[in-house]
Order: sequence, then structure tokens, then C-alpha cells
Amino acid sequence: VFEYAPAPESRSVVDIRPSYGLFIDGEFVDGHGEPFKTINPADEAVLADIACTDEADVDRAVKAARTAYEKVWGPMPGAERAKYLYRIARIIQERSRELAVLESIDNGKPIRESRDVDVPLVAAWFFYYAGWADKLGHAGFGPDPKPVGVAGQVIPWNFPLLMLAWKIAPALACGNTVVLKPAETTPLTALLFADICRQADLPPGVVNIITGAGETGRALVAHEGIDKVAFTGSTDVGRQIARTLAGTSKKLTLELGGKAANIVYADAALDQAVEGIVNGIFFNQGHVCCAGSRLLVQESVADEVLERLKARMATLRVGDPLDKNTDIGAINSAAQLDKIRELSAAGEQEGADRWSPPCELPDRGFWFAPTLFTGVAQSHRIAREEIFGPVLSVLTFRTPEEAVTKANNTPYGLSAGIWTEKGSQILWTAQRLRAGVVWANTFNKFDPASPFGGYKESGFGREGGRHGLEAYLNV
Ligand code: TXE
Repeated sequence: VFEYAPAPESRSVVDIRPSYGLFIDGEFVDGHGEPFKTINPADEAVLADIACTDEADVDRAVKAARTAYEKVWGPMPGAERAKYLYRIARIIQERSRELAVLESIDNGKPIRESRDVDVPLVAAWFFYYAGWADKLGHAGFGPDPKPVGVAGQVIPWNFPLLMLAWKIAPALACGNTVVLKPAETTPLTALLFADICRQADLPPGVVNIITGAGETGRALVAHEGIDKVAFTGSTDVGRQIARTLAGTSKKLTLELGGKAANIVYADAALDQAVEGIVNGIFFNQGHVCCAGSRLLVQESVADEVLERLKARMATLRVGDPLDKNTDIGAINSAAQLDKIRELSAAGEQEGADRWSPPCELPDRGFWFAPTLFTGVAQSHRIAREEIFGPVLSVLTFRTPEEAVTKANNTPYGLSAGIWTEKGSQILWTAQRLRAGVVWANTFNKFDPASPFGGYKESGFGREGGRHGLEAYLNV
């Protein structure tokens, strides 16, 4: 499952067309909204013109999904659906170089991550849910659970392909059809995935990809032909969607923001913990909902951890996403860069100490140096708000009780990390953390068999694993 093609070297492995249409009913068609451009965040070059929907286009996509659901995909035996999902998974492996390079160009993430993490996990998700398609009667939801119908899915820009896989693979395995809207800054890999659906001979209308900004997402989730909405994105938009759906019978799952605590106890293997802290916040430029953005370190080892952390941060290479040696790529958009700058400025204004290693940033494109804030109080904005960038806020604690209280002192509850050599300390802490995922002596580990999702303002519902089937079944 985790095999992939040799390292992609350059963008010559991808063929980016000048313009892209909407993918509806198995065909690329014109959109009737105002087209928009997607750019490479590493150099601000225009990559392609992307079609945008109007309401009639959204309606067309939902109707195509409904017809495919009623006539083809819903009635199809699970074992037959599984074959399509396995085929898609294999094509993803075969075209992994192309997918990884395109993802890095459109998103800005380092090729090492898109090649070694994103794309292999995308294939793994399709393999995993292919395996469930003919075993739904044994998933614990009764002998013959039914699909929900047509799913409207809206995804963000931080893991464009992986979020697509998290949404589409379980939906299709359960017999639903989908209309998916990728984020406006990262539409290209979803459109390449549309091509993969055609290559796999997936029946027309089972997967529809529509592009546009928030307006397209709004029209999709509000459409009366949608039975289930799955959203990953900001807490604000998640709330708006929940309001739109209130009073309807649509099912809803929301994966929203986070402000995870990464707790380092004094007895932890410190070098290993420092690697976990770095991975926790600098992976994917910190554009990660479960990023370990608050480091909680036990006071007695705080100085030592910070010294090792700074030394490690000084080795991080920021730059060209397509360079295999790059650790930190480009910030995905000018708007996101503004948000990171604004919150970092607030950190300084509120009295925290800011530090970055010496680091030359390219002239063009959107960049932000890895940044550390010490002397952070719980009341500071950088301790409370999701920055969604390569910025770490450090707090200290004396007792495990204090660590748990501080970790839980957030409106979010998506993930957390614990570093200690004591198994009992892991269990004690994990039981008290109000977070959907708790990692121990590791961070940012993902597996299709493992459910993922939040508490509190991080949303509700689970994606991944057997639990992830529930959102797409009527029991
Ligand atoms: O998110 P939006 P943005 C957080 C992160 C980030 C902030 C803003 O803190 O800085 O949100 O990011 C579509 N109805 N996360 O503005 O707007 C939109 O087109 C329906 C955390 O990019 O929520 C895109 O496809 N859809 C998060 C998707 O929603 C709407 C990942 C996400 O965009 C819509 C991303 C509407 N009214 C951001 N408005 C995570 N959980 O990982 C926009 N969209």
C-alpha cells in the first residue's frame, strides 16, 4: 500500500493545461461563473485558469450525482464498488510522481512531504475503504446499512488531495455519490483526480468536482438535492454551514480548526521530543489543523529543550518546494501569510519573545521563517488562536495537573501530544485531555484505520477507520 514511484525531480512530470472546466457527469464542461486563476505560491506565477460555477452548474452537478446514485452506484453490489476503488488506488500509485509534483506546485508544500506522506496516504485511504465496500454488513451498523445518497463535500487547501481522499473514499465505499468542491487556491490535484476517475472507468456522475470560491461551497451545501455535507475548513465557515443546515434533514460532519498542546514531561527522551516538536509545528508549514502549535514543556527541562529546539530549527531549510532537501515550503496564499504576520505581530505586542533562526527567504512568493515565541501567557492571542503557520508558542508547567489544565484551556479539541518514558503517565494524561486524537512519543501520524476528529469547536463526526463509515450510512 505504501509503495510509490521514484523521486519526482521536476515539474516536467506534470502537464498543466492553460484552463480547466468543471467535472460533471464524467466530462469536463464549461462553468458559467467568472473563471479565476490558481497560482504557484512559491513564485506567484499563474498556473491555470479555473472554471467557476453559477447556481445552475451546481444544480447540474447535484443532479448528475443523484442520477448516478439511483441508477448505478447505489444499487451496485459492494464487491463491484470495491473493484473501482482498488483500481483508483492503483492508478494513484502509478501516477504518484505526477500527483506529488502538482500538489507541491499548487500548494507550496515540500516535495518530500507530498511524495512521502500525502500521496502514499491518499492511495492508502482508497485501498482501506475499498476493503470495506463489500463488508459493510460486518461494520457494526446492522446487517444491511444503506448509503445516505448524494454527499456535498467542501475541502480546504492544506492537504488538497488527502482531504479529497478522506471525503471521497468512504462515501463511495458506502454506495454514495459525491459532488466535491476543492479550495480555490488548490484546485489542480482534484481536477487531476477527475482524470483518474475517467481512467478507472468510474461510471459518470459518481464523482463530480466543481470549482469556485466560498459562494460555490455555499450553493452546494444549501442545495436541496444533497443528503449529507462533509466540511473541513475554518470554524467560522463550519458554523455558517451548521446554521444553513439547521432545520433540514441533511447529515453533517465538520472537521474544523485546532490549537493542539504538545506536552513534554521532564523524563522524555529529549532529542526524540525535539524532533516531534519540529514535526508537530513545521510539517506542511504549520498549515495543519492538528499541528502541535502550543508546546507545553515541564519547567525543569524547559531551558534544555529550548536550546536543543533552537539548534534544530537552525538546520531547517526553507525554500523551493520542488527541491528534495526543502523542509519548509511556501505559505499557501497571500491571505494566509497576512494572517500569520498579523498574529505574530500580536505576539510581540502582547509581550512574548520572538525568535527565528537566520534564514534567507526568496524574493517572490509567500514565505515565513520558522518562528518560536517564549514567555507566552495563556491569555495571549498566539496561545489561543489558530495561526496555521510555522509559529510555535511555548508555555511551561510544573505538575501534570497543570499541564492538563493548560492543554485543555482552549475552545478547540482536535489533537494533542505527550512525550514521556512512563507509560502510566501517558495513560493518565491521555484520559484527561479533551482532544479527539492524542499521540504519545510521536506526532502527526495518520493511518486510514484510525478515526480522526475533534471535540468542542474542532467539530464533530469522525473520518477514518470503521467510525468514518457511519457518516455515509443510514443504519
Ligand atoms: O478557510 P475556509 P480559509 C483555518 C485556518 C485558516 C483559516 C482560514 O486557521 O487560517 O481557517 O482559512 C470553502 N460555505 N483552516 O479562509 O474559508 C472554501 O472555498 C461553504 C483550518 O481558507 O473555511 C474552501 O473550499 N464553503 C482548516 C473551504 O471552505 C465555503 C483548513 C475552506 O475555506 C464557504 C483550512 C461557505 N460560506 C483552514 N466559505 C482545517 N480544519 O484543517 C468558504 N468555503
